[in-house]
Amino acid sequence: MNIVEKIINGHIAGGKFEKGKESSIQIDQTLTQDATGTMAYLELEAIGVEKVKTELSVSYVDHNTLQMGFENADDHEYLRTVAKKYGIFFSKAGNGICHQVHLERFGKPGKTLLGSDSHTPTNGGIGMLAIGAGGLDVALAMAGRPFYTSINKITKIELIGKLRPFVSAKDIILKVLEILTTKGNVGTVLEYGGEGIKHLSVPERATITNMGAELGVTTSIFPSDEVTREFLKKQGREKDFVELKADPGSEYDEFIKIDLGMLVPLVAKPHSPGNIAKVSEVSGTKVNQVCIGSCTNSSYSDLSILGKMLEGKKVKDDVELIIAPGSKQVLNMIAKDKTLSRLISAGARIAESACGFCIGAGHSPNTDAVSVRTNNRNFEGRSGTASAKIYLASVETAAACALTGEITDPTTLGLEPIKVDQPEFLLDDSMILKDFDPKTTITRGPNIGSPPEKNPVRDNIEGIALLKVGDKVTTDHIMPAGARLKYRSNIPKYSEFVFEIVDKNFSKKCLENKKKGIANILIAGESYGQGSSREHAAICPAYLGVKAVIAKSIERIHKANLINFGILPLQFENHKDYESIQQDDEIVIEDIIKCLQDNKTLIIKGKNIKLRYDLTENDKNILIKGGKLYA
Ligand code: MIC
Ligand code: SF4
Repeated sequence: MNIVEKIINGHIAGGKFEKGKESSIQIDQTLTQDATGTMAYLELEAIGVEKVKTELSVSYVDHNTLQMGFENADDHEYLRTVAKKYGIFFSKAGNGICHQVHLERFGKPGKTLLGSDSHTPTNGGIGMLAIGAGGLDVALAMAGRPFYTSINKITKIELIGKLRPFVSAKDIILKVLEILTTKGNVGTVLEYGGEGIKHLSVPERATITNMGAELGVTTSIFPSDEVTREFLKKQGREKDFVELKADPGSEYDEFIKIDLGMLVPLVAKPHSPGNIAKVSEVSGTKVNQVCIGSCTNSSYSDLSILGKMLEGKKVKDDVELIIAPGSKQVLNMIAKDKTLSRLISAGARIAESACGFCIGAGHSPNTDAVSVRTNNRNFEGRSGTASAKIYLASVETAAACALTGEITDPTTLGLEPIKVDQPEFLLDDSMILKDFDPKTTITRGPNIGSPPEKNPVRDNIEGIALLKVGDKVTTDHIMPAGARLKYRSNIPKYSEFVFEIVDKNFSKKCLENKKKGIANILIAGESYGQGSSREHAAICPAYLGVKAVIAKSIERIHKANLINFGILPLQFENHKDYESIQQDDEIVIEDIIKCLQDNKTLIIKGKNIKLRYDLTENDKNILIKGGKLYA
């Protein structure tokens, strides 16, 4: 067996694992973050359990840490008290970004992790089968229910050779993005291996598995080997180590080989993580801002390399450099050695250990700016500045840009190769609250709303194609984050901003139609719902009376979220039919429930457009009952 098969077979909740068929996987650990967490815990309360049933569940506060107004602070207090009541560990704001902290303190090779964040696969770097999902699926896992998913394909990525100086793990995953692109990878799991991995530390492996989310794969995983043991030992957790490797001769559906020695620094150009170019091809482009951090590149070694590259130098006058350490552990460590003072002396602005700039929560660049960032997403507008151009790059490339003020290949700076010593990690879990008291009273400030209502699929849809969008529409387009994020715990309020980047009046028009009993339908191209796992991208449209999404293809997490909240995820049987529907066209689909039950194709009346759906019996039941909370 390969590693993926070993872990799934060890966690199968019923039946046996078969590729292409839905499997039910028992979940050992869960994680939530505050932006998706409040809804997940409202849902957990509605499910009604006394105490979580997982081996470990952690609630992190890392996304909405800025408290401008009462809303985010209300959310934090709600999350703290819910965690105490249900036996969930609570990582306070300031303790760090969920994936980074989880890797340091809780990730265990061979275990399963379900997280309400699309970058949960970061912990694949430590040999976990770590999957991102909507909040409701995570709430159900906390209640002891298995997670259902179909894995269609397991691809082996064989890494050989050794990276050259100033070429890094980020360049490896950017290379994989160039090869596999951001489309067409739904249902795939990537398993890394080959002799090249022995030169990659656990945080470097985690940089690679983190950005599997941008490929749209279900997860990515590395073996657990001596490098993993060493990392766990330094985190004071050697007892959590188990070896994990593929059996000789294990089978894969596809092989990709990458010679690390041949890689050069790469970037993802605006506005997609799949828009890959060599740094040398865009070098010379004027840079206004450099941001270093996020769950992709904010480990101790990332910042240590940065400190050494900036030592004794100054950031270019017209460039601002923002650095957000990934965790309290990282910040504490760079404060104890000379790194922090090197960064400050070079002219960096040190931000909180949180998501911050990555999600547009502060540090938005100026109008039309070029910002080079080490995070994982550069969707249009995500930085908070609609006209900004975001380039994704390694820490080494970002540091070179901060020094020169233009996009610069770090291998051309003539610097001596940098060696990072890995000191003992500083262990201090005092910002992780672990007490459990079932009698805790949950604090609910005015920002805390209610879980989503029942929304059963109708037998006949008489509606209108209220919005037609193109390919690769992300959940950031559907449900913006940044300044809007603080409304996450309040469905009616957050719904005001659905698709605001595309059409400011979308939500108003939806509500008018809803009042008149007209169903709102969304028409989309390929890979609809890429990016974030935020279930609000389904909950809020459902609240606005969106009854179906008709697309060329829909991404995995978003499709599951649509089903979970009663929106029909439909696909054009013939992609050309996308052209024959215009915005504002009338859409009538009849006998839906009967067709679903009899596995018959749905048809748009009067247009003879055939719609297919890829739904299990369980999915159909959820849709008919009005959502997973009610099924
Ligand atoms: C993101 O990177 O887009 C987020 C913000 O972390 C999301 C979760 C969210 O929307 O809260 C994700 O990746 O799932
Ligand atoms: Fe936070 Fe950015 Fe990572 Fe999402 S991608 S978890 S916003 S750091």
